[in-house]
Amino acid sequence: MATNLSAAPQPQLTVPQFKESVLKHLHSTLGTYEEKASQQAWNQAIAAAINEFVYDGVSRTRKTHAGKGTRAVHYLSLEFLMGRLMSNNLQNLGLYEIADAAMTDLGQSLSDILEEEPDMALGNGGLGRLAACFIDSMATLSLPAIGYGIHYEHGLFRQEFYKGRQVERPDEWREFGSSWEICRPESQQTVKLYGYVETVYEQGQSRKVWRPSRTLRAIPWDIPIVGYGGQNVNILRLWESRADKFFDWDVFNSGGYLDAYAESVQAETVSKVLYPNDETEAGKELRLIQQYFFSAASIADVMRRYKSAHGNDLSKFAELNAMQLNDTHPAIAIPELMRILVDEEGFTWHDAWTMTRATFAYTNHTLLPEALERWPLKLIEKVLPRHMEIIFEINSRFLQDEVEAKWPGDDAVKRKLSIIEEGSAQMVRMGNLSAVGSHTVNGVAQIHSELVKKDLFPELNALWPTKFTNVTNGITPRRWMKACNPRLSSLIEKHVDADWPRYLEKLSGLKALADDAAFQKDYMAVKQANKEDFVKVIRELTGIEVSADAIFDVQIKRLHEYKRQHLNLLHIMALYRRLLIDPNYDLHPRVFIFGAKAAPGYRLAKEIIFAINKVAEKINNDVRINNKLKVVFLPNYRVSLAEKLIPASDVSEQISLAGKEASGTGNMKLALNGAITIGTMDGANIEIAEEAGTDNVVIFGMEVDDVEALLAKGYQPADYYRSNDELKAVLDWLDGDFFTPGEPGLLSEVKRNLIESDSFMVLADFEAYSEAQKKIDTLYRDKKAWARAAIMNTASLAKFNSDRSIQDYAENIWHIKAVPAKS
Ligand code: 8GP
Repeated sequence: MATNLSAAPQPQLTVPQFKESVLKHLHSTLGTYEEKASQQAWNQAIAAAINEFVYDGVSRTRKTHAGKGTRAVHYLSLEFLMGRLMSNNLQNLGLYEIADAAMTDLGQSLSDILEEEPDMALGNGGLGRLAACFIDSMATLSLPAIGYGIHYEHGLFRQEFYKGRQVERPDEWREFGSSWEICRPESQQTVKLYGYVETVYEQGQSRKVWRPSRTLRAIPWDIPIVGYGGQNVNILRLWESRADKFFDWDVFNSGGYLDAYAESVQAETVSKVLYPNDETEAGKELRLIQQYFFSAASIADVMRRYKSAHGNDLSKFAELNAMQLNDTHPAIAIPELMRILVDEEGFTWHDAWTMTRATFAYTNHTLLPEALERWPLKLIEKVLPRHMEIIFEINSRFLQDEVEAKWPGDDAVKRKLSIIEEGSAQMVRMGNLSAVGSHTVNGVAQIHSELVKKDLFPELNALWPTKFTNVTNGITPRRWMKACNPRLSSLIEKHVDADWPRYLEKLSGLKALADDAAFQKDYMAVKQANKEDFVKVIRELTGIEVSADAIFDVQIKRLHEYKRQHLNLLHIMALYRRLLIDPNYDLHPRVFIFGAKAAPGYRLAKEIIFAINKVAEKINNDVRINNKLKVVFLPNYRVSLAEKLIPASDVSEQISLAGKEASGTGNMKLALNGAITIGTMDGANIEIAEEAGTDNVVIFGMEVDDVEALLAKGYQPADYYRSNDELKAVLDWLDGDFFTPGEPGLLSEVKRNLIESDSFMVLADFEAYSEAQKKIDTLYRDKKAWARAAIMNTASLAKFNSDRSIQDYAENIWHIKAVPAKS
């Protein structure tokens, strides 16, 4: 991997100095003292002590970049699933051990104090967590970069189970403020909405002027992002919306006490909640406003910074600024930049378009049609009338100048490629807008990028053969190994260079130890200790008792039919049935662990959660099976829970229908921490198998071509139901009251859906999955073979370091270079 990291300055600090700093902040920043301080106060005091270094890094980085004409990237994302920041910041600053020792001296436990920090869950899943790993890597690689998003008051909902069903509760991540954010009112922006467009004639020329009827204030909150080694500290800038005029004094004085706040309440709803929908189109006016709000504020911020460094001559704007669209959510930024350049800065359309296309690049994260955003044209026209005009203009020039030139007279291809979809209600296709307005479009794993070209945008790929590319996703090894798996990290450090969290390829040195009996023993002892810790977490969260000697088989990800948690469920039921039929059925004890949130409006996903919980209740309390099987559904799955579970996992379930999971990143985290993948040839599983070796993963089921062939033939799920006795028996079980005593049929919807439609071909893959699970069972009993496979996974995953992904973006898409901050 081409890395150009220089040795980073780590804060020079002793344990007594850190103690002194924490106490100083406890006394003078928080106004409390040792005997009285709550865990939360200690947490804040540590954060304040850390922030002395962090803020210094922010200033150093800013001074290094400011006005120096360095090209920077702006990562626009509606989601940043950050999790907790303290442990990561301590690790990245090289202060973790010092802080740990200092707190022990003070009679406190650092790990308990870390638990006080709420997760910053400003995202739903995959693309949000990816954005969080990416900004860590951008800072680590000293890239001039800034993340832009929304400062949601409530992050992703807190999940509880009531009688087995998911209940959503509001998330209060900053109820008492957050130690990591800095408000920057001096950099606030205004964002305009609604109104109409006027044509103004001046000196024989006409120009368009947008007369908006509403204005929001966008207030920036900056979260410092500490790169590994602490050299560069970048910024994640999150916008909060406020009313332009937040309190109407006149209305208040004339008795309208509540009305006086009305405008502010309305304005604040824009940054109130994260849309909890994953992979579904929200179709709400508020969501469009959210997208425009943060895109417009971010572009205005980039403009402000550019102008303060280079004056009003914008000719170098595209040369100095790259903007990455994390999915289509910020796609409205394309017409917004056009509006600024043409309407406000007086550029010709041609020059503005050249600059805009040179600025934007777009990442696609899913092929699911329901997740490809389409907005009603009428809605955009109402909220953003000038942008709608600009979109029309972009579209007509694209169709006339580019599509017509390539396919003269072909109206069918024009209809397909048009940014505007015709129909009873016209829609704006944000994917097409993003692809047309960007210089590069990438998918997130090899196979996914191929499908983007082949299935999603085949004509655009023919039109611009070099526009489409791949950047395989990655994960930061700082959070997903060094910080979350300290035991494995210290074992590794005995055998490879200490800088492996930056140069993950150094772990390949472990391959030579894969068959070494002593190393295998140490490696598996780490896993066992992590599992024993997790046994306690399971007990605390669910009251369920499990044994650390069982195989911990883990499926953690959003709940979605395509990810096929219900395939896992059917297999669990089959195992249970086998044990009931034959109590001596030869099975190594297994604990199946699930963590998943379902979008609140996604009915079948919630039914699947309910079914898993009901089956779990029955199995966990059935003495006949002698604890050979346990099923645990952890409530409120989130980043901080993943950090505890992943190091304790033996088996990683990656069982999506081939062609549906763009990449996955949980697969990478689990494999790096030594879990064996059981998976389909989908997303990054394919590349994980290539890297780790096909002997060290268990692949099963249909591949993309098989899926296509079966679909072409006509998929009949009921045929599988009828022809496989075991499958039939477990599906029929769902109809009765075996799992829902006294209430037959409560789980029938899951069965009905599988037999009647089964859009994600669960039944077609059941048998292959069941066989693959037998291989897992056999492999696990061979202690040496299992240890070898697990070690080979840890040793082979360098490709999935998010530093490598970011280096790919930097070199091939953004064309930016590292600029290490000066000390
Ligand atoms: C996810 C993909 O499902 C996952 O395979 C991939 O690893 C991850 O993105 C990062 O690339 N997709 C999404 O999170 C997604 O499409 N979300 C938006 C529709 C809301």
